[in-house]
Amino acid sequence: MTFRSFDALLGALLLVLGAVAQAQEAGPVTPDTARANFARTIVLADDDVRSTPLPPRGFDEARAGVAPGKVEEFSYESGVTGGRRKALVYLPAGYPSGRAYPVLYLLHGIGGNQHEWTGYVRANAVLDNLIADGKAVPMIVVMPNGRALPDDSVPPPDRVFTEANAAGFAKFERDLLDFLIPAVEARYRVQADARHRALAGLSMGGGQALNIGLAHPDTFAWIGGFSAAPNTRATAELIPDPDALRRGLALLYLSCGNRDGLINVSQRVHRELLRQGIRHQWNVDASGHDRESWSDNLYQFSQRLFR
Ligand code: FER
Repeated sequence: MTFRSFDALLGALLLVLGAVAQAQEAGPVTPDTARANFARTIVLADDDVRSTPLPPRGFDEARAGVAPGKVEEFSYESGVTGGRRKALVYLPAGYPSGRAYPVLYLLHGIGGNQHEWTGYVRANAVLDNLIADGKAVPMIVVMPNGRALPDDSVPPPDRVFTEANAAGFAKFERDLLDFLIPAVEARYRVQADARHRALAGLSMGGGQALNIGLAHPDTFAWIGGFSAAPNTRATAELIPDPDALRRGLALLYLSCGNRDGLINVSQRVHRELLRQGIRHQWNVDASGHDRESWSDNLYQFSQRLFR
């Protein structure tokens, strides 16, 4: 490796130190470790820049004259939790049209539930506008509860950053693959193959999307990790079969805000993907760990899907 300047060398050293600190703190999830993770020093490399055009004003607001999709509740039986689980489903305007639709599975953060994407991020408005403008393929969006526990309600504030809450997010992998996807595909008019299935999420859900998606390229050809949290697996486990990813992925999209203390998680994944020659889009915006980043990156990601 060569360095063009002392600054570049210093930057690289700080990145290494950040990675070491990251590895050291990948222990139990507590309010203190979470606070420390959010407070990490942000070190930006030359390629940690925006790779997408800014969205137009109002892109995430309901627009007069645009036919809204329908957001409905869906429930399914889960062998992981041993009970019935709820998800929200976005059906694009015009559904059903006689043909089958591709499906995006969209995952929320550590303190959210199935309502986070529509309620906080206004995902349905983003998609309504893009689909009306012909900029996104009409798609179904499934927004599950990613906390696969018998009690999957949002914990009180002092129990959000706990092992017990985080454990539900790890258990969700089997819930999604073995129970939710089959139930969705039995109920809705969908194109049931990897080429027409996407998995994305924000923060804790971004970590889940990377963990699950990169391990299952036969199930998902389109993967999006927005502001991925420290639940993102260590790189060796995260990328079990690089060749399968090089062959199978249609799009791997990674994003984070340059004011988000968790950016080191995404930087680590981006660098490892570069090192292994796995094509991906890296988009660093000017946000923190907030809805501005997530609505913007949903806007970018969903336009690229299923093409
Ligand atoms: C952590 C900091 C943040 C962590 C998870 C998060 C698993 C998740 C944040 C979110 O989902 O918004 O240390 O540990």
